[in-house]
Amino acid sequence: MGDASGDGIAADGERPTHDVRLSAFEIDATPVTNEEFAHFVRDTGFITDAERLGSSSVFHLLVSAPTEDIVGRIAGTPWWIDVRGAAWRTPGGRASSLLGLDDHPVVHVSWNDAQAYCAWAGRRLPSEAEWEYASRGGLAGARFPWGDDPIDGSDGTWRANVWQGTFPAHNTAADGWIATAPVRSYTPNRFGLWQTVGNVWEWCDDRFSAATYAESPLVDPRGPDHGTRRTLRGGSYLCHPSYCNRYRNSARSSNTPESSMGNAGFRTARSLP
Ligand SMILES: [Ca+2]
Ligand SMILES: [Ca+2]
Repeated sequence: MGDASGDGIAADGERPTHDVRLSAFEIDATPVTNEEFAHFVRDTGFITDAERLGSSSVFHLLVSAPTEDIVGRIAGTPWWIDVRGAAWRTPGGRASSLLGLDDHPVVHVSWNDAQAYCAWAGRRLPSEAEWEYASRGGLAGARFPWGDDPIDGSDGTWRANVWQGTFPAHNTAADGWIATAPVRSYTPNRFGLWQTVGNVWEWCDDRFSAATYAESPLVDPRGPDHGTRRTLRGGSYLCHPSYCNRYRNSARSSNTPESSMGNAGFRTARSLP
């Protein structure tokens, strides 16, 4: 576990590398899709945090809402717009819809929302250690789920959905997608998992601390027992070496459990006996 290739982000706590032993588990091959999340909501009437709070964070090029819905820009990251009415059904704002997005990952779901979905599905969020093990697909120490080849491949075939061009103004979408891609795009890793890196960030169960790796247990680590932020893994369609070089197996991020954004979703897991 951790950054073995040396291109990790020190402040994120990707080091020290350490061996971890995990009890048997299974994990979804893909993030939860809009269609699956819609099933959950139809069944339960669940209201997400973004719907309850009234707004969510949308990347500036993806806003689809009237001007009066623009609540503001996020300080420090002005390409993130707080949009009233942005939520899982309306990912760009109230003028958007899920038309054509059934098999895309659900976004604008908070860690709390992911927990509720998991409880309904009889599943749970993966731990950060489980997520990383699964993303590696058996290639210990590699940067990416497919190994160490660059993301655009030696043959020019893209391997994941990230950003190409000049961030944050111009996305050439050389990989085919400017925002989310269908969950079964590109090629799965050797464990059969699709798009652990790129497409959408994925919530893990753990609380986040950049100091975790120096002190965490080496058997079934579940993250620190203090702190409010929860861990996100894998990077998203907004990742680019110049902005967010986090479409790597060992990359880490976090947010508060009620936060939602247009580039984060989750996949579920389950312990095996
Ligand atoms: Ca892309
Ligand atoms: Ca992902």
